[in-house]
Amino acid sequence: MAALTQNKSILSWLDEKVDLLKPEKIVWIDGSEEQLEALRKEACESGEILKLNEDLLPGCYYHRTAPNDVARVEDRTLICSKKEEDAGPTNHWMDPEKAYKMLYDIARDAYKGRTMYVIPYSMGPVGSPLAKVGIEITDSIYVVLNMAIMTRVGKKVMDVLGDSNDWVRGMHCKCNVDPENRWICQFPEDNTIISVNSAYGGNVLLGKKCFALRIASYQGKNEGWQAEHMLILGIENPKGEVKYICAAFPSACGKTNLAMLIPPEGYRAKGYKVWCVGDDISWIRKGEDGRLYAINPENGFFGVAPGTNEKSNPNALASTKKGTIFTNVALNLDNNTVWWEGLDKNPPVNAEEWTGIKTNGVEWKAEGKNLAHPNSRFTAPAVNCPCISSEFENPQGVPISAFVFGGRRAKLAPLVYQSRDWNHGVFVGSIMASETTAAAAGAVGVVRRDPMAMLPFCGYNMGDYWKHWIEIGETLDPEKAPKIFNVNWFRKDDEGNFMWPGFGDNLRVLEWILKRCDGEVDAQETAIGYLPYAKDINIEGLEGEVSLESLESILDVDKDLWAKEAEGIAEFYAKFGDKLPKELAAELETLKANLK
Ligand code: OXD
Ligand code: MN
Repeated sequence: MAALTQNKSILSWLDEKVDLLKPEKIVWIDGSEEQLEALRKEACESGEILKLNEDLLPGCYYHRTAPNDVARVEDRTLICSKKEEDAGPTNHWMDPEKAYKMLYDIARDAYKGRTMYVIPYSMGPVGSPLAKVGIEITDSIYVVLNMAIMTRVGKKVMDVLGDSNDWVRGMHCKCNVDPENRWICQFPEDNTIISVNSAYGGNVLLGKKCFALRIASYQGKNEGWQAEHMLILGIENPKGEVKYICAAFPSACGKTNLAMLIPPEGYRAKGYKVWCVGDDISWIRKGEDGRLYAINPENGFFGVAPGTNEKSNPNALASTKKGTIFTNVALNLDNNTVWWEGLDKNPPVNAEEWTGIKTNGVEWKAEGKNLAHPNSRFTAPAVNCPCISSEFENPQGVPISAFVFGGRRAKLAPLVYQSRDWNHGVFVGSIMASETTAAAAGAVGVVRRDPMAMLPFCGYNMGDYWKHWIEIGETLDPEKAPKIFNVNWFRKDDEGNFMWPGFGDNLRVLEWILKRCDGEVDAQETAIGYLPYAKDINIEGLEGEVSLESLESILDVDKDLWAKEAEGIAEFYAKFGDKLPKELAAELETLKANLK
């Protein structure tokens, strides 16, 4: 098949990879529906995917990964910079020369008898000044079909790239999905990603975490912009004005739910609307007017299925009703549709659970077993989302009013607080911590530090990354810089009950945040930053769920707990040695002094 480009840097890279991998055939993904449809047919014939009920789920497919390959593998995710110091204490590092040799030895001849698919893709609207191009080669049609949802693929991408060498090289080999030889390697200095022995989305859709966060964060540092693990949402007030917020949460803290939030009844009646620009990643750059602008580099949602339902996230659910690929959920054999925990109260009786065991779903659940894997996913086109923003395709992005950080903290962090200024905001992001979830392999429920929700996604030394944040702040007029906040939807009372209803009601907190941005509401200065007066958070319509007193207790700052926290922060910061920006060390000292 003829190449879709004459770009020499691409063609010579591909020649090398063909020599290494020995594919039987090469297929360029041109982005046409005909080609994608032919690939879907082929993958159905081979059993790689299964066509779901065309009437109920038009254009939807089902896929299972190997049971040992269901999540990102952080201990096998490497940053391969020349100097170990440049990967920093929070990344796993390998010398690039050693890593290339190891990976090429694993991958040699991996495509023998197979097809090499060459996927040209754009992260961000094609041709946008904030977008970037990648090429992923893969031997998996599943990867091609997912990339065609999650990114913009095809010839048009090669056309905008032209002869430029500014593109990210991505090589994926499914191999035997051998967990002992599974590696997800980023070479930030070479714009290169190599992923072997996995077929799980987060490890193999190379545009997502590998490029749009790990490689892009490093590019952003060098080029004066930011790649962040942040959703982007727009809040439209009754006057029709829309303000945008970027928010970072560790995996599975309800980020997709917040990105597609449905305003509470009373707000809807007044005319409030929420628009989703992105649910996972933001690329952010200063615009000509001096404000920060963000695009969502992705084109779809790779969302966690369990827990998604009509109540928690009707917009996400609606997004999965056509053109979606489901991975590791359960199959309802009666009507050839899908099911997952939390979808509804009726598990299918005649079912296959996620590994393919035929079962009576009701009995299966009665035994306490899951039908869908806890990290099962949907890959859904963003255009399906009923609340997708009209600015989703805007090549200039949207202006950001606020950055919001958050995590799961049962006791410590109040419902919301605002940083005193930009550097304090960077501090607030840097001290984020949360309980782990099923999105990454490893223990669930352990508290871990996750600065800016970037711990597994920062492609370079986290100390340098914080410095980059501080330097970005120095270029901004404080009047125009986004204000920085922290939220915690997960505070629990002494009986272990959540104290805040979450979901759509989170808009009540976002409303306070936007009022602060506009200087419309006062706040109380505390040891950790500005907190709302309870009366300023609108709880109208929450009767029976949240009282003014309980709101006051979600807003309290326990100085003893925070003093302990400060010790934990100091311990964490110590890992960074002289890479810790002095501004953050000073913020920690201020916090300690404030707590005395
Ligand atoms: C994800 C994540 O988005 O783990 O999949 O953060
Ligand atoms: Mn994510």
